[in-house]
Amino acid sequence: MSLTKNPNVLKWVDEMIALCQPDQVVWIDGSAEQLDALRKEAIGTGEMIELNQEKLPGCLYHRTNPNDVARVEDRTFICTRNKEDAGPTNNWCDPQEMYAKLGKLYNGVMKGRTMYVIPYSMGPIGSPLAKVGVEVTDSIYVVLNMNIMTRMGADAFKNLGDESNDFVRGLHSKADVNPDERYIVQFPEDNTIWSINSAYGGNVLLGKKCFALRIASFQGKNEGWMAEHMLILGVKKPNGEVKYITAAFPSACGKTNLAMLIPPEGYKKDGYEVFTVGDDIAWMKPGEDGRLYAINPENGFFGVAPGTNEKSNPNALHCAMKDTIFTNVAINNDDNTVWWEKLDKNPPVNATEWKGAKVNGVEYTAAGNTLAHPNSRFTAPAVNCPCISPEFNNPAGVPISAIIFGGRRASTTPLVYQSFDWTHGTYIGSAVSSETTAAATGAVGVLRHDPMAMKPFIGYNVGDYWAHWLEMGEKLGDKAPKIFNVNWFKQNENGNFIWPGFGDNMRVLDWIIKRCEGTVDADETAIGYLPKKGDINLKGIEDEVTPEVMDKLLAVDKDLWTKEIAEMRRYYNDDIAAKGGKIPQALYDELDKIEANLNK
Ligand code: GTP
Ligand code: SPV
Ligand code: MN
Repeated sequence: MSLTKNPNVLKWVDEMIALCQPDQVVWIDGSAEQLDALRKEAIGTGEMIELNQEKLPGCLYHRTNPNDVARVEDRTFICTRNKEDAGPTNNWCDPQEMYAKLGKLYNGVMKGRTMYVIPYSMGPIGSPLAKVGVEVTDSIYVVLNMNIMTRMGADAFKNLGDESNDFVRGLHSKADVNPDERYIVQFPEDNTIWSINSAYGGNVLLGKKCFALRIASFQGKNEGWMAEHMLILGVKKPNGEVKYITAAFPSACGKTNLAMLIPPEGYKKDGYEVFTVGDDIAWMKPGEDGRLYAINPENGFFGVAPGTNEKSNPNALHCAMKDTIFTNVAINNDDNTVWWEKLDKNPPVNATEWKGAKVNGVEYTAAGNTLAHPNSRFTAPAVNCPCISPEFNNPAGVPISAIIFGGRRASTTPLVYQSFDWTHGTYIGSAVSSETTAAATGAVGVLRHDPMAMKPFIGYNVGDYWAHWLEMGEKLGDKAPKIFNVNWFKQNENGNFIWPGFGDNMRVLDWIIKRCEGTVDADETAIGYLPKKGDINLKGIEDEVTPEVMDKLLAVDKDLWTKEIAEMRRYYNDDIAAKGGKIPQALYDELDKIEANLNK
C-alpha cells in the first residue's frame, strides 16, 4: 500500500517498478513492526548477522563483497546537459546517454526480488532547511541503514505534501555487485540519482553523499545556501554561552572525532563542554539575523571503526553500543561481539576477519594483516550519542561562528592559522590538499587536492562552486563566520605525529573561539594569522609538546610555502582552468598576495 497520494511520487515509483520489475513492492512506513520483520528476514537469509544481544542490544553485522568496500570515485558521474556544468572535478556523461546505458542494466534487475520504497527527510521534519527524498532499493541493508541515517518513513511524505514535485528520486539496485558495471550517477538537473552494482555505504545510502552533498550543493548554488562536507559542533564555555563551529576535513581525516571531542581535564574542570550537532554534512543558510545557520541533514553517524577506542573517541564508541549496524569489522567468536584495529590491544584469538575467514586474530595481526577493513564502519543513531547537542533537532539550525578547513599534511601546514578575511578563507578552502585514505578505492597516502574536502562531492563546476562561496561571503558581510585552517597530522623525521590530537584539539578550538571573540592577539604572517607563542594552552601536555615541538607545529617554512604556492598556481591553471573551471579572479588575487608576502 502506498503511503502518499502525491501523484509525482506515485508516477515515478510506477516507472521504477516497470523498469526493474520486482516481484513485490513494499512501502517503508518506518514502523517498529515492519523494521523488526525486515531484520528477521535479513538474519534468516544471512544478509545480516545478529550480534550478542546482551552486550550489543539491537546490533547487527554485515559484510560486503570484498570488491565493494568504499566509495568508487572513478565510477561516479555528474550528468548535466552541458559538460561544462559538471566541470573538471567530475566524471561527466550526457544524461540521455547515461539513462539509456543504465536503463539496460536496471531492466528486470529486481525480478525475483522485493523493491522497498523508502521515503525520508534530510533534516528535521518541518525544518525550512530540510528536504525530502525517496529511495527505491532491493537491499534490506539499505533500508535498515537509511532508518538510522535519515528520518525515514511515512512522516517524510507529510512533509512533502500531496502535490509538491520537490523530492529527490533515488534508484538503487545491488544487481549482482559487479564492479565492472558499478555506477553512482547524479542527474542534478532532474533531482535524480541512479546507483547500481554496489551495496556499500556512501554508494547506496543515497541520502548521504549523493543527495546531501552532490545534488544539494547544486540546489544550494541555485537557492542561495551551502551543502558542505562538514561536522558541526558546539563548545559550551564556562559562562554557559555556546559557540558553534563547522569543520571540513576530507574523508577519514577526523570529522567524527572532532565532532565528539571530550575536552582535556583542565578544560572540563573549568566548565567547558562539547556538543555534537553533526559529524559529516552541514547545510547552511543565512538566517533572519544575517548570520549563517547550519543543520545536520542526517540522523545518525556512519563512522570509521578502526582507531575508535575508549581513549580516542569514547562518545563514538558509546554511540555504537546499541541499535547499530557494523559493516566489515571483525567478529570475536568467543562472545559474538565486534573488534577492529586499535579498539584495544587484544585482537580476539577466535576471530572472523572482515572477509569472513575464521582466523587466530593474534597470529593473523602479528603477521601484519588487519582483522577489520580499514574503511569498516558503524552506523549508529544520533540519539545514542552521549554528547548530542540539545539543538540537534532545532529546525532553525545553529549560528556558526567559525569555519575550519583541514587535511592530513605531514609537513608545510601549521597546526592552526586564521585567514585574513572570507575571500582569503575561500582561497584556503580551495587549497585544501590531503593524503588519501581508505574511504575511497585507490592508493592510500598520496597527496591530492581536495578543495573544501568536497572534491568527490561538488555536484557542479568547481569554479562556480568557488564563486558561490565568494557570493555567500558578500551576502553575509561582517556577520560571516571567521575561517581557519588546522592540521592535526604534522610528522617528525620518524613519521610520528607531533601533535597529540583528539581531545587535545580542544586547545586549538579554544584559540579559534578567542579569535572570533577578539580576545586574543595573533602574529600576522605571509599565509595568515598564527597563534602567538604561549597562546595555545598546553597545560597538562608540556612534556609531550615542548617549546621546540610547538615551534615546529607553528612554523611557516618559506621554502615549503613557496613550493606550495607554485603547486597551487599549477593546480589552478592546469587542473582547473585548462579543463573548463572558471576560477574567480579574486582567488587568483589571493594567490598573488600570498606569493608577494612570501617574497617580502
Ligand atoms: P568520513 O566519515 O570518511 O568522512 O571520516 P571522518 O572525517 O569523520 O574521520 P574520522 O573522525 O572517522 O577519523 C578517521 C581516522 O583519523 C581515524 O582512524 C582516527 O583515529 C584518525 N584521527 C581522527 N582525529 C585525529 C587526530 O586528531 N589525530 C590523529 N593523529 N588522528 C586522528
Ligand atoms: C566519506 O567517505 O566521506 C564518508 C563515508 O563519510 S561514505 O558515506 O561511504 O561516503
Ligand atoms: Mn564523509
